[in-house]
Amino acid sequence: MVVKVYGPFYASPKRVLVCLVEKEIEFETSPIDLFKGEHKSPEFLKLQPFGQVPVIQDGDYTLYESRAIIRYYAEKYKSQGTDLLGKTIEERGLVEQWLEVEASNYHPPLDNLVMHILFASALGFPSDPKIIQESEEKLGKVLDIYEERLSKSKYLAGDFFSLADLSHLPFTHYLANSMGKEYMIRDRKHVSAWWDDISSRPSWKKVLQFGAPF
Ligand SMILES: N[C@@H](CCC(=O)N[C@@H](CS)C(=O)NCC(=O)O)C(=O)O
Repeated sequence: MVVKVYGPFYASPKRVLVCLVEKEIEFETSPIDLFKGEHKSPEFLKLQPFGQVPVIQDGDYTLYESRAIIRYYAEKYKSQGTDLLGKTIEERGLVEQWLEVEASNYHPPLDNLVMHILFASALGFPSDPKIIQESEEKLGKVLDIYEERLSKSKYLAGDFFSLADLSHLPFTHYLANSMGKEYMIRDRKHVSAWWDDISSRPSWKKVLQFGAPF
């Protein structure tokens, strides 16, 4: 059964796509145009009642929330493709810790920057310089902690690439490219080396071929 991924042009669906590629799981994509409001259509809301992408359909199993989906596939196909969960329960604990850090500490200020720098005019709301400045400060403090961590281990959870690193790919891609904030990565030696490493994985290069709105 081929997994169907609703998205796929936006960042959160790409978190799922890169996981599926790493796990060597066959998938097809179903485009949803957020700018036309397709994610708020009654048909789509039956799949994802909060009206967001991604959603996956795997046979008659439906799942939404990108980080739940990547955990599901990393576990379901643990011995297929790249092991993204760690070999021991302690490694798994660290993968979970850094996945939570990504979701709770890293993503919120970065999402603010993405929305206010890249998406504001296309979505028709005013870009707020105060939010941009505060979010950059917050994200900078988080990245200082990453710098310290990555001076001690090659990847976030240890010396192995995991879901924790993978989860950072789609939104950090905006930070390192179209947002004009690449210095936030490059000013931090270990974060910079980590970014070069994870963003040059063939899985991520393949996912970038799906294109993006910006
Ligand atoms: N926590 C959700 C967030 C998904 C999300 O924010 N998706 C964006 C695209 S990257 C979206 O659908 N935005 C439209 C909206 O929120 O109305 C997940 O990780 O799946």
